[in-house]
Amino acid sequence: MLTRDLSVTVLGNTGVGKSTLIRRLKGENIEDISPTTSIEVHQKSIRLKSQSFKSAFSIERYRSYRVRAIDCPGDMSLWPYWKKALADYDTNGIIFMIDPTQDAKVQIDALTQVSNYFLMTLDDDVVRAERKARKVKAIFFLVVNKVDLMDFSKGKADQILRENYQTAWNHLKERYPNSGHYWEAISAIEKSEEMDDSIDGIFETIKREIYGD
Ligand SMILES: Nc1nc2c(ncn2[C@@H]2O[C@H](COP(=O)(O)OP(=O)(O)OP(=O)(O)O)[C@@H](O)[C@H]2O)c(=O)[nH]1
Ligand SMILES: [Mg+2]
Repeated sequence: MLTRDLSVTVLGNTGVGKSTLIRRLKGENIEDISPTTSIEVHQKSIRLKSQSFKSAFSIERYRSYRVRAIDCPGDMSLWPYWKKALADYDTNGIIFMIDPTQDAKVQIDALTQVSNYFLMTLDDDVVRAERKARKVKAIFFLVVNKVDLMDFSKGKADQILRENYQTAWNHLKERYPNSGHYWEAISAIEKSEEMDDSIDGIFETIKREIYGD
């Protein structure tokens, strides 16, 4: 069976856990990660659940995907790299990571910047870009990380999103109404089957939007 390609760009403020998530996806050691200082391209083949295979043999319910994950530096002074990453690498999905223990304001600014940088990749002319934005089929995946540090994990993450990120999130939905908008709460360092499923679920959702199954 042919391997399909899936490319994601991981963005978010410094220290939110972008590199940790990518290393985990690659099955690499997640200890002693230093801040990312430039654009890094990672490749990994993974197997994801497929909805369309109805066979009773569970092995056929999976399909292989070659995932290309673009890791970017999160320090504010390096956000211009995000523009370059979005312009240089076609992306199926933008994973925007949030650390609920960090200041929300800088992260809201970061999310707004992602929206603006992505817009700039559509057209040099801002009016034309806004028009194209209404039609473009991209995927914006908000990932609240570090739920291991929170009291009620997913419920608490939902509350934080509604209280702090709703306005910026709604702007994104209004600007890109034809795109997919999702969110998930995870802990990139938590080793459990349940967490493996949540993390796989992010990539399964993105591939389903792209490939339809
Ligand atoms: N408690 C907890 N810590 C985490 C989690 N994910 C990442 N971290 C820690 O957060 C710190 C920063 O993680 P990184 O993956 O380097 O963050 P980054 O977003 O890549 O940071 P930059 O490269 O500077 O943009 C590290 O010490 C991680 O171990 C998590 O789910 N829970
Ligand atoms: Mg990093």
